[in-house]
Order: sequence, then structure tokens, then C-alpha cells
Amino acid sequence: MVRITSGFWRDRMEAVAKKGIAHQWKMCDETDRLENFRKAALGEGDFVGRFYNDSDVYKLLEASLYSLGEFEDVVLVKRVEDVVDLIANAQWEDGYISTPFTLQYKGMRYFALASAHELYCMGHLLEACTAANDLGLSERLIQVGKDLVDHLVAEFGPDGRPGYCGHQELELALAGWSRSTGDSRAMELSRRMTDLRGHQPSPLRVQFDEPKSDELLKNYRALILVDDQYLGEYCQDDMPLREQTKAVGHSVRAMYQFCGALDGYPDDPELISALEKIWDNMVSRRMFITGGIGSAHRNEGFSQDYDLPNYDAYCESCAGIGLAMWSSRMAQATGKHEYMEVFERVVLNNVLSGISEDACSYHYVNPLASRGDHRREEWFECACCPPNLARFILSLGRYVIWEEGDAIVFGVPVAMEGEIGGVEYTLESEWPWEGGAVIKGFNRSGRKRVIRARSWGGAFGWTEFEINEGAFEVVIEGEYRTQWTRSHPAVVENVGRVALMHGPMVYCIEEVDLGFAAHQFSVNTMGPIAHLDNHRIHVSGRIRSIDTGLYYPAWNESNPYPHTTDFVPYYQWNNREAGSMQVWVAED
Ligand code: FUB
Ligand code: ZN
Repeated sequence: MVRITSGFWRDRMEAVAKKGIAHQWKMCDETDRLENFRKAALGEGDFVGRFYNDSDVYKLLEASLYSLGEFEDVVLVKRVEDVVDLIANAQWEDGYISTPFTLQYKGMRYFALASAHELYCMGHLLEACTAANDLGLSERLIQVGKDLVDHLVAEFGPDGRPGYCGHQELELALAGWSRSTGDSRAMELSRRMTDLRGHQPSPLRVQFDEPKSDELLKNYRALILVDDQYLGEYCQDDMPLREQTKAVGHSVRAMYQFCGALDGYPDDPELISALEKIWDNMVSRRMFITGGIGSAHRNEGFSQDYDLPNYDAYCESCAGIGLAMWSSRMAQATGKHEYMEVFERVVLNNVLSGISEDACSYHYVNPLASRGDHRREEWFECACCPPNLARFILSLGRYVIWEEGDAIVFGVPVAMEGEIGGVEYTLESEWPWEGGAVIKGFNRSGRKRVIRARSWGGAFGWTEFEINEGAFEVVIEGEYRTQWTRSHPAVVENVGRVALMHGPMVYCIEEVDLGFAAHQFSVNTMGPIAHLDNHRIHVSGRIRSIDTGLYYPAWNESNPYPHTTDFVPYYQWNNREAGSMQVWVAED
């Protein structure tokens, strides 16, 4: 049990719990996402929306359960009961559930595993069922989960057909359900789906030859087939995961796949070694400074090494959440602290940029530069990100503390309290603005234990303290550095530019502070910097504002216009009036 108690993250949780969730349920109502379930229960009416709209309801239900585990809210209790009824009524006798396939594509269950998202949606439903089981809430939803797993095992288990979804998700959901309920069939099915993926002929590929699947697959041909040949890289179905060395394809799919595989095989050295290779490729060549991943809009995913375009970055909020989920699992599987550094980076920058201060508007993509035309929106036609942000923010505690042998590992110094392995603890900190933390508590485990925490700030790595039985208190020293950062020269867009970081926080400049377009400011990295009370950082530089002509001789740059401005934390951008923004700023 972990409770985030105060400070920065607690504020984010409260915004989501008190405003964001109600707003998102309203949007689900207004966009027929809930109506689809009502119609499916009756078996009549037109399905409205995209294949995967059911998943938005499931993710929001999961977020609502986390919220109820922490905040009292009678209106939300009623909402959850109603939604669970809708879902239970739309579930078939045999446990199958999908509103588009109940209403529109009748008789076509599993005809298009690559595109139809049935199993992806069921995976999100199963995660909500797992949350209900973990929190002891909603027997009815837990029963939905049991029936669903019975169906999945019958259909795709050892006595069923080989199959898995074009969009990974079910693998991690099955493993989570198994952990929560002890149902080993779910874990076996999760492993089976991971193991089958990437071997040819793929069960996804053969359906492209079926004329009756055409209608369902048509929008995915261009993504998955190249010259009419099945390559499968888009959905990581081109080779077995254990042979993969690079991060490829659709980035959310990739992240969920890595999570599901690790959940199934947390101690498998061959799998971990493959994931470490993919990780190295990704963090050294394919990840933005914000922890964002996915450089290309075309496939919502990875492209080539060092292709990290600032204005056109995709960096989907869901991909950032997926990377955070994978990072924490990698840290737990390997014991290496580097993974939690990426966790902090992606969560504090890419993920939090996805949600407004009031938690009621969202970025789907999170670029590192903007001309002023990119704004948060209150919802999207493809609305995977808003409910994913809500559930992640409310469940951060699941990713930041764990046991490893005798050690209690604190992966991130978020202010929290709880009990783990017989050790009660309270962590106090000023995270994410300052390194350092005080951890105190009471060891009732009956043996000596180790408190292991990252030495946040100056030096990286783990710091360890042995604690005896009884009361303990340890102080972790840490001081965040403020530093100008450059990128590898192979990243063409960043040549001659610098980014400002304070600890794990990436900063940016915005037109609303500058009074002119952000790309016209160049910064003096040798000049003084001042930390302001509101976490801004004040710097000096000059304005590149030229009133000559379109072109002019370089020696004639006679107008240096000194100027000072504030950098603001990147995650806060776009919370004020529209305007341009830059993370990578020209160096004077
Ligand atoms: O396909 C379902 C979700 O919608 C994906 O994860 C996102 O990238 C978006 O395409
Ligand atoms: Zn998304």
C-alpha cells in the first residue's frame, strides 16, 4: 500500500480526482462512448466512433477506482456503479465483449486481429477489473473479469487458436490479473501471446488474405504491409522479441509489449538482455530530452536513429506513460538505477505536459517546439491519452517503491507513506524541485532491512542504509544541478542549441513571457541565472529581431538587443495564452 501524501504529485492527483475525472465522464457521455454500451446490451442500434472507443471507458473506470481508493466522492461512486452495470450488461454470456462487434460487425469476432483492437480493449477492461480486485471494490466488475478471462482462455489458450492483438495491452493485463487473483491460466495466456508474436506466418498476417476481413483491415494496410508484403514492424510482429535490438514501430504498442513480456518473464535473462539492447538503442538515439518517444506522425512511432524533430515530434502522452511503465519494470528486473532516471524524466516532462493544470484539457502529442498553433484540447476523436493520463497520475505509487531481497527500494522520492514487507515508512521531500529526502518509519519485519534510494542530485546511483528492527530515520542527501544541456551532433535540429534542465526537469521558453516569437531569442549560457520563487529560471540573452530584409550579410548583424527572460518547466507550457515555445534554444 502506497499513499502519495503531499506536495507536487498530490496536487496533480487532486486536480485529476476533483475535476479531470468528472470532465472525462462528461465527454464519454457526449461522444456516445457510453451509449454504445447501452445499445450493445440491447443488441440494437448503430455503433458510433472508432474500433477502440470502449477502451476509453475502461481506462476512465480504472482511474475512477483509483480515485475512490483515495478520495471520497459519492457522485463518482454512483457513476462507477452505473458504468459497471453498462459493461456487465453488454458482456456476452461467454464473456466476450466489444460494442463495435456487437453492433456493427456482427458475426466477425476476431476476423482482423491486426486492426480491430478487440483484445486491446478487453485488456483495458481487465486492468479495470484488476484495480477493482486490488482495492476490494465492485464485485460485479470482478465477475466481469472472471468471465472475460474464461472466454479468453477458451478462445486463445492452449486448447484454442493461436492469436494475439495488433495492439499489445492484453499481455500485461492478463499478467496483472493473475498477480491479483492468483489465476495462473491468465499468466500462461499472457506468456503464450508474448511467445507467439513475431513468428511467421503470423496469425495477423494470414487475415490479410481473407476477403471477408478486408473491410476491417483496410485502414491498416498502408501501415502494416509494404509493397503488399506483410512486414509487421508497425506492431512489432516482424521478429520475436528476444531477437529484437532496436525500438521500432508504433511506440505505445512497443512499450506495452515490453511491459507484458517482463510481467510474464521477470527473471528470464535472455528476455532481459534483449530488452536492454532495445533500451540502449532507444535512450541513446531515439528518445527526446523530455523522455518523449515516437518521432514520426506516420506510424505514431519510431523512425531512425537521431531523428528527433522538435516541431514535429510525436511524443504521444500514452507512449510516455508506456515508457514510464516499462522503466519501472526494468529497474525492478535488473536492479539498475538508470531506468528510474528515465522514469523521472519522462513522467515529469513528457507525461505531465499532456495534461493542463486544471486536468481538463490534454495534449495528445507533445512537441518540443511550437509555432503557437498547438493547444491542449478538452477531448479527441481518438481519446486514448486523457483517461490514460488520469489513471497513471492516480496510480504513480505502483511504480516507485518495491522490495528486492532485504531491500526496500525507493525509486523516486515522491512524498509518500505506506507499508511494505513489514516496514512502515514515510518519505518527506521537496521533489521534484529539490533532491534529498528524509525517510522514517518502523521496521516490524523481524529482521534487519536495507533502505535503498537513488542519491538524487549530484551523483547518480543507489545509496543504502541498513536499518535494525524498530524505529528508523535516514537522510538522503541530494542537490539538483541546474545545467545547460547539448545533444549529440547527429541530431541536426539541435546543432547550435541548448536546453535548460534543473534536476530531472526540462525547461522551455514561451512567447507569452518573451513578447515575441520564441525562436528569436538566443541565450547567453555564460551569463548569470537566477532561480525565482515560482520555479522559473531567469536568464539573459538577446533578441534576434532583424528589420533589414529577408537576407542580409552576416557581418551586418548590428542589433544585438540584449534581453532577459524566464524559462518555465516544460510540463507547464501552454497553460496560458497561445504562443510559440522552444525547448532547444539558440545559443548566443
Ligand atoms: O490504437 C489505440 C491507441 O490510439 C494507440 O495506442 C494510440 O497511439 C492511438 O492510435
Ligand atoms: Zn494516447
